[in-house]
Amino acid sequence: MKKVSLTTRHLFIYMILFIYMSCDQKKNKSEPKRPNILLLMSDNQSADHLGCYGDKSVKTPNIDKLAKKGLIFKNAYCSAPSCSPARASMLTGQDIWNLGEAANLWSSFPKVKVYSQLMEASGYHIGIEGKGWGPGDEAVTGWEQNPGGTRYNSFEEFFNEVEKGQPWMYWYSSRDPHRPYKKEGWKNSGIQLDSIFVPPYLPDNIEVRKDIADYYDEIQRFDEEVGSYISLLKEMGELENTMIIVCSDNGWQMPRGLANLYDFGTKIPVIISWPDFFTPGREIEDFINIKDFAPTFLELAGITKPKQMNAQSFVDILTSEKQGVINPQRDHVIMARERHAFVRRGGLGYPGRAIRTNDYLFIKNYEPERWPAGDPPLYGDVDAHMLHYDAPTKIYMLKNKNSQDIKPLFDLAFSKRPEYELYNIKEDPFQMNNLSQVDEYKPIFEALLSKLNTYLVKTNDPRETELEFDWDNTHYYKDRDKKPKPSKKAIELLGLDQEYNYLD
Ligand SMILES: [Ca+2]
Repeated sequence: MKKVSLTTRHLFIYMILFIYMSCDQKKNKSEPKRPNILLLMSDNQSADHLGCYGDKSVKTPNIDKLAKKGLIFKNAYCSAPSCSPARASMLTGQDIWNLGEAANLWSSFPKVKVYSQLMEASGYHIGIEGKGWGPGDEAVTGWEQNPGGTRYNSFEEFFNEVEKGQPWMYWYSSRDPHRPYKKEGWKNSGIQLDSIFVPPYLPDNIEVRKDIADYYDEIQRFDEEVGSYISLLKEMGELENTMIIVCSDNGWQMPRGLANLYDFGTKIPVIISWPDFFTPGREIEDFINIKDFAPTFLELAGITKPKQMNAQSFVDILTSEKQGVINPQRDHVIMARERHAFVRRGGLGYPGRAIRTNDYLFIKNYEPERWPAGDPPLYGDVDAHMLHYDAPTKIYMLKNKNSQDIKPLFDLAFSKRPEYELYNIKEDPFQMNNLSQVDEYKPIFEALLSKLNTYLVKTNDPRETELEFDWDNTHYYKDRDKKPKPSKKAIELLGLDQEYNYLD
């Protein structure tokens, strides 16, 4: 009797063990552990300026190699063409108009949930290096550290604090290719001036080509850094269970780029690689927004998305085996702009909202009587706003604004804009021919306006609802710019008074 009972018990134990082991094996095969995440972000880099995005002049072998082992997002956008709000949106998974002051550059940061804190609370070790969220002042709203995480001087320093088996996330936030560029850096970079593609919204001449070449030189430096982080991961034996992301925060610092809702300010490169779990070598056409990073990271970390985080995870795209369009509902992005630099009298911004589909870009400018690039003669939302560092393309355009060739380009970048702008991307990829007043496009105009407004109302945008927020009067947390002193160059070039400032 006793013998039989023991055998039954043994059988039972073996059965449980067998089930456990087979489940465990299955788990190991089909479900990854919570991944480590290495986010490598450049600053003010447009989507097209990488080898893997088709640029023939800039040399980015490390990023191109990573792209081959991963996914390239061909329709990735920031939520706002400005550092602080784009980064705030990425951390919170929210649209900038729901973030109060953080919709502006040089802002504070709201006390809302960010992926970094949620991941830390769930056991991740979180760190940042470089810029992180900013520029701005997180302390005024009670943040004890950058909302992106604890700051480290190097990945090694960070990694020393990771416990065995602990998942981690590290955000290396480069300051390249933000202006000022290393002067004549291109000369030692192997970049050929005559091979550079100059988009038609900029003048094509030697000064502009040199300026673009200096920008490319900074991208090449970022590419080398990407290479060194990947080598470090290998050395540490962490490459296998790490998802690597290479992206930028917003577009390049050129006229019609940064601080504009055109593609050159909003379209960003996004490359994601984790070859063991994401089918490599895929080009993705679904539209993603930088705010979608937050719910994506949370889903991979097995954390429930907070209610206010309205961005959508794209884990379905990452884990799909297909390329092209994966989720047909991802057929557009909605973006916004509030105040970029402090460059209009009284601290006014240039508010706008935009919807970008595969075929069209539609923009609503809420204050068309204001100057989109900042008040003349400085037009400070473009490049160096008091010309306190070199901005050769802008300076060339200012100097030659009355010449026959340059005037149309100058007007596109610096002059006032109508309330609505509509561009046909297929026919006009550089978004230079506004069709908002063309009869033939009326149905498209109406459809896009309606789609944009519906979303803004649904998400409680103060620009379209009874809610109020005064972005023109929030603090600009950069003291020296509240009473900006024009640079010597601005005084010489534009005949400015030494006491000129934007507060008068
Ligand atoms: Ca930036």
